[in-house]
Amino acid sequence: MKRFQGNPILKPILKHAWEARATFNAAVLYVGGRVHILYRAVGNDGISRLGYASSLDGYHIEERLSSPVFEPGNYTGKDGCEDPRLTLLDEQCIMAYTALRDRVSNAHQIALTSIATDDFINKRWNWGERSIPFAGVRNKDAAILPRKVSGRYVMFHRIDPDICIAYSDDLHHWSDIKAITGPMLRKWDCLKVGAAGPPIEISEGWLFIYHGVNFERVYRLGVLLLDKDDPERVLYRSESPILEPTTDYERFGRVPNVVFSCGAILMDDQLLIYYGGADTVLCVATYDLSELIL
Ligand code: BMA
Repeated sequence: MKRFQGNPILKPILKHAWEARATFNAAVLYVGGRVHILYRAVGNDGISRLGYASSLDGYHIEERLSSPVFEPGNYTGKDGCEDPRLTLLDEQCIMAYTALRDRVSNAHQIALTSIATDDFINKRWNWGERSIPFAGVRNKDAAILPRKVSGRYVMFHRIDPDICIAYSDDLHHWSDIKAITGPMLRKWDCLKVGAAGPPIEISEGWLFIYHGVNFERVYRLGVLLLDKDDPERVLYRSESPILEPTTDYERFGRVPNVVFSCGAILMDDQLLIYYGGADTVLCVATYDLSELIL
């Protein structure tokens, strides 16, 4: 992958208390010729909220709002909303995120909400109701497939240590939960794996970027290819990571040796992967799609 020379593209802003410590792991949407970036921000109070920035070319930030656009609710995570993933489906923009209920015990679960696409791109933050798909189950890394399969919504999520799938008719009741892949023995992702952003449709299937963690707790990114009509079927898995922490902004920060992604976009045949470096800053790296699928 090619890292953008101007990385990091977003850094914390000290004079904004809500985003003074970290601005990283971001959901991205490419709509109306603009890349919309919804990033996780950690404030001086240690709480995660979501901020908004946008870019025309995907690399240079032209706009960044000075207040958060999504904040923790009560039951759905009073101690933080982390790692958003956005999916466009049926004129709405569905957001999956990690809701932290209690920082001390690290009680977290996944949560869902949505917003009309038109509201989102025009920055009217009319978020809908928030729901908890699996109350009481510790899981993370949820992302909704941008297309229904046999009339049902499809969600990927991570119940430690596997990437799991689940299906729903209405985004509220989820069933048929099963693991679709797990850590690889003695490899770079031997401890646990989780979805990066929602899969991206390409001619060969669903391109699914994921993160893998090893026993030294180094976070790297790898890639899977899923069957277009049956996204439970893994057709390909990269033996080696496609991105690993090597630069200073990936090795040193609040959590060292982390590259962690919550979203990517396709611009012409370039895949732009947005990722957090060391849980502190937001970066972008690109891949020529023709090189990725060999
Ligand atoms: C995961 C999430 C991410 C974070 C990663 C590395 O569990 O909390 O937000 O980037 O750990 O610390």
